[in-house]
Amino acid sequence: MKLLKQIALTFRLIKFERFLGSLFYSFQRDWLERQYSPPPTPTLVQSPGGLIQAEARERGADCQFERAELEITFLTPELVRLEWKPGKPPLPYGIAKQDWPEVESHLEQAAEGWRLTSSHLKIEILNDGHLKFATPEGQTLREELPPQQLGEMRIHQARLRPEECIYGLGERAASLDLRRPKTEGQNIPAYRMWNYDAGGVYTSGTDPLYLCIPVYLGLHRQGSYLVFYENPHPANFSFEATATASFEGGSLCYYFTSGTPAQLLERYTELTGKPPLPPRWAFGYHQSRWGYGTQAAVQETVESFIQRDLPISAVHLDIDCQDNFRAFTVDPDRFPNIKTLTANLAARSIQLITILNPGIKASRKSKLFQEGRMQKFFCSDRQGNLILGPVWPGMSAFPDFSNPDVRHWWTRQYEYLLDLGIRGFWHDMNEPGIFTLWGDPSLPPQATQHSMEGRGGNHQEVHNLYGMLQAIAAYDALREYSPQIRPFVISRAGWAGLQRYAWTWTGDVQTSWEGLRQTVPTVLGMGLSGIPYTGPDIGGFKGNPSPELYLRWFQMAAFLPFCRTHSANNVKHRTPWMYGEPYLSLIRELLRLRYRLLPFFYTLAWEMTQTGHPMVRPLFWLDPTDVRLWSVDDAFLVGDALLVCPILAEGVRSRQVILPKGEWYQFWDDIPVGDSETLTLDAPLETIPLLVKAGTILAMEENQQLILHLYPSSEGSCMGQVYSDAGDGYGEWRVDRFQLHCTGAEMTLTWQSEGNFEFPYHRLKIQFHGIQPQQAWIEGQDLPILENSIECDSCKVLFSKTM
Ligand code: NBV
Repeated sequence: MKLLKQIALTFRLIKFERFLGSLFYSFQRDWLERQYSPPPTPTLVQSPGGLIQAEARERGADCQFERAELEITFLTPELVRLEWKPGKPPLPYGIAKQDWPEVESHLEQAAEGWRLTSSHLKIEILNDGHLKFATPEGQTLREELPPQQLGEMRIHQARLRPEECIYGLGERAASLDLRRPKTEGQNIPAYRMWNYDAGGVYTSGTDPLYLCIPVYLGLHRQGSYLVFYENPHPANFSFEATATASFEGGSLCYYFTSGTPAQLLERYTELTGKPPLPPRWAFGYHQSRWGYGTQAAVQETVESFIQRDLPISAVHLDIDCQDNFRAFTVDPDRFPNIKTLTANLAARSIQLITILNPGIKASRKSKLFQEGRMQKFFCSDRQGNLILGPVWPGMSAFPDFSNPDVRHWWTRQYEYLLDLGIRGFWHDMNEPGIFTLWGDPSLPPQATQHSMEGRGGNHQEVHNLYGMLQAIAAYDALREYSPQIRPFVISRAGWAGLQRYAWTWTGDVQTSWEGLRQTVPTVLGMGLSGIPYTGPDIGGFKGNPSPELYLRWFQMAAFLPFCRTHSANNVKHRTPWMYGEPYLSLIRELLRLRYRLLPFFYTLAWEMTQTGHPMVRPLFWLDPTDVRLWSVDDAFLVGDALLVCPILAEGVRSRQVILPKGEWYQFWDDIPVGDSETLTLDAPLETIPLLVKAGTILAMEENQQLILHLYPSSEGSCMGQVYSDAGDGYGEWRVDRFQLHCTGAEMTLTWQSEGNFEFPYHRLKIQFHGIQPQQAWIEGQDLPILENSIECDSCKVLFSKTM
């Protein structure tokens, strides 16, 4: 029944021409897999056996067990790498940093084994292979069971505490806490590590999705920790009484660190790479659709935005802009003059982004295919036969991105599109996704051979890396051919480290209230997995949202890093004006707010390049000891300053939020709220409940004016910083730091600047919230207070006075 359903769905999706290809391919894949099937998994589980000896070495220790070896290496006092041998060592695709400063560690014999310590961590290595990770004070954070080996399979378990929450694993359509079933009473779900194209639509509970990462964060009453398995092989994860990770190959090589969630993300992204600063326009609004069809339609859409006074920063073209769906082409009939289009858009500061799929049509007429085939750049089986699979252009070959020469070759192909004025690339179907009628919609895992930088490997090992390796090629292309601008790449699939090269989006999420609700934990979970730049198709991918659903979706996405409307080809053209009034005006106001908030978003992005903290954070980020916040996944923070409470169900006009401790202001009316209450907030159709943390200086801009919104705490202090630069490129920058202090009845705002970029605003406005200053002056000169705000020219230190 399930199979019939899948066949019917695929048929509807891909039409008859491709149907036959899929039928053929599905048989071929199964046949190939049978040829190359690995030997049956032995039934005897092997454990490390007893600990024979432990030896200290520079930054760690080597532990010899009867049947295994454990290598422990401190990269920093807080971050440790563990590798159980034997096992095929990983290629360091996920790792950004290889040279670490020296770390002192100390090995000593203990009652039941050995103890290895750094200044921050204590690791007990028990005689049977159990490991305990503790703080120097002896607080145990994690207890691992001896690993198990079953043929190629590596099984790793750790005890979980009853209250422990688990977050991460990349992109998941699950609860934020991965131990919590979506519906109460259901079993705790299991999670698969295998980048997967859900085939046109997914909703809560679909697993896996496109971007799996074997990293998770554990939070319990004793603290929090992070574990990252440097193993891209397929795996299953479950989190019941134990956290179990079963890898179908590779070695058990992993990293452990403990600390607050913020510290965990700092260390994880020090290891796997901080996200680079994107161009500033990327935080504006993106309009996309599968099915613009013609250049005129794109131009017309842009005109409509301008006529309706709707801000827009980018338009995305889907596969319908290509010549028969071929990569690196633009259909010359339907897009006869794309250079004119990109120039017109650029004149209005709008960027054109085009889609790109990895499959190259296997055709004698295709130069790219011929070139790739001659140089053996495509994936093949062990006999060297090309593996062709049906995708949009027809039977296609798949570049082996694990070969550095292939990446260079692929990098060169972008030059043509860049010359047309295309500003960024949107990688789709790069799990890679292939049309199949049954079974896994990708390359045969055992049969497909890859270079793996020359050392060899099969698709089983490369599959989860494939999308990221393609993103490397695109990123390099942009750096090489357009060195004066910052790369903008979006990738549907990826692995640990993707953040160094690309943004992502949450794929083909269902057009439904459930799809909207799912977006919050999905985006939060990705941020906790080091993937910060993401957002959904506003309104969902497939289907026509009701006006209310589209508006509520827009209200939420206005606060996510990637704010883009996108939809499938068989739905109505989805734009902010499709539902008329009042929706158009409400969306216009939202977009204006988003653009006014750009200094805030851009500063957060810059902070992220330094810290790796995601822009969008779960509520427990502010106070990981507050158990009430651990499972909240219907609200999120933007930075530490904004608490966004989206409306996630039809007809709802108010909602509750569990407030993190501290003082807050309601954004829309400045009403102060707190302290650590469950709050009910009004949510008429036109507003999304939004709170600002007291102590914040929220930076906004309007008409060349920087507007600092001061939300002082009850002691009268607040602070904030603003990062500015040219918005693109690699030139000068500046950071302006503002701080409000209170001394008696007087408040002083100080301003300190760093960097050489000229202050980009004509004027500065200070808008007070929650206080009413009676008099204000700057360098002895009185300043008028109008509507609870003051204005001044930019480059001075300010003094103001409260009542
Ligand atoms: O290129 C067409 C779509 C695209 O619009 C969507 O965003 C991707 O997630 N693409 C998937 C391929 C077809 C899916 C049915």
